[in-house]
Amino acid sequence: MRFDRVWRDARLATLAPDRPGLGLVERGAVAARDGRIVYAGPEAELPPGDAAETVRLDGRLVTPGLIDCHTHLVYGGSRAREFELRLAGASYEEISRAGGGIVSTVKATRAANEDELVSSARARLDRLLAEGVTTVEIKSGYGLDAETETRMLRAARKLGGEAAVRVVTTYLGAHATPPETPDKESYIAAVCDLIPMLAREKLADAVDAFCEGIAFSPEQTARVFAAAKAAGLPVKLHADQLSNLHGAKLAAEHGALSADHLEYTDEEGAAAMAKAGTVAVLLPGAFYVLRETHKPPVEAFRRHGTRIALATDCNPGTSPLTSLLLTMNMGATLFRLTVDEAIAGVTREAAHALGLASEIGTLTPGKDCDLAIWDVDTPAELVYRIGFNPLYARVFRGA
Ligand code: DI6
Ligand code: FE
Repeated sequence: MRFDRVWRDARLATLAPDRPGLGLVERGAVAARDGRIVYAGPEAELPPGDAAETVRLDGRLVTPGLIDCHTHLVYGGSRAREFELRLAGASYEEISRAGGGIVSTVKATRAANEDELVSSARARLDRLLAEGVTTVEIKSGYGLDAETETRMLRAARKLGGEAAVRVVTTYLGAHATPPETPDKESYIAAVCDLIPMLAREKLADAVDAFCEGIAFSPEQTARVFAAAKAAGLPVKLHADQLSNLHGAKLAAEHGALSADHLEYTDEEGAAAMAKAGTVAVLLPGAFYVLRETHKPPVEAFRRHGTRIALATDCNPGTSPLTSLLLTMNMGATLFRLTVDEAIAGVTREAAHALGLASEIGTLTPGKDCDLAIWDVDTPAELVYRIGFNPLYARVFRGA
């Protein structure tokens, strides 16, 4: 067999679903050809062949490239001042009702051109890549008009074209009501109207909504989902973050790829998600920043076999977080995820949350050869340490 590149003398966390835990292989090897994995397993069983390049890893740990499956990386302006107001006692909901919050970012995003959006987002993206991220999802949702939402999605696509990273885009028109259309019903109609064009132009890979008292009702969310379905796009949902509107169940009923946040999700929601294969994307950064105390029902997810992923939710208001390593630590410390759950949550399970499980997320022949190579002795170190980046190398599509 011919290989473009072979990595030898590695410890592999394959995340292969047919192996227990992280699917660890001591003394492993990975071989790539044409950007894809052709072998990942014990070095002793590597098929004989010629490799254009051989890399010796001296026992370093290799995981699938990390996947940040929920971000709002593209936006204009800053919300540092709002952070100060919150420190002085204002709540997130109070700030939001007083025209701050999401709407202040909308103003700044509308004022930014595409290049400005790309360059401010690139600085954040670079932080993620420096920690071994090879796939990132980016949502719109700070434009709230057709022109700016489209510009945000173009900026996200451009970021994907520029760097060695796979960018998956999500249209989140139903994030908040724009100041000029406070009537939610008419705004939702406009959100639905934009979806066919975004699908046609391949600007959005999925459609998301924020189902919450301060955002949109389950009925309005269902209308957005119906429009997405008609356009052939999968859906996701910001669900049950601040209260239980049964968003998790709604997402599951619509076959959503994921339901995200889920602090207030109940047992029934967890069960419905498991049955539908809807991934629970937990966002401990927002939980931490909002100083929430109501935790997502991790025990219920385990009981029902709901898939659990972790993401940064990088956004200027509730999660100014550009570290997936810290996110893993928070998932473990705040939500009591195990080390295996935290690592699977930013690899295999995050791939499911993006509908990309057949292409990325595990070290399995046939998948894209996206690797993160770490200078650590045990996988637990990736989750345990805080403010420490042991990335040794990052491989995107075999290079
Ligand atoms: N939930 C969140 O935590 C963010 N969006 C959402 O739907 C907050 C967005 C912001 O405050 O800018
Ligand atoms: Fe979010």
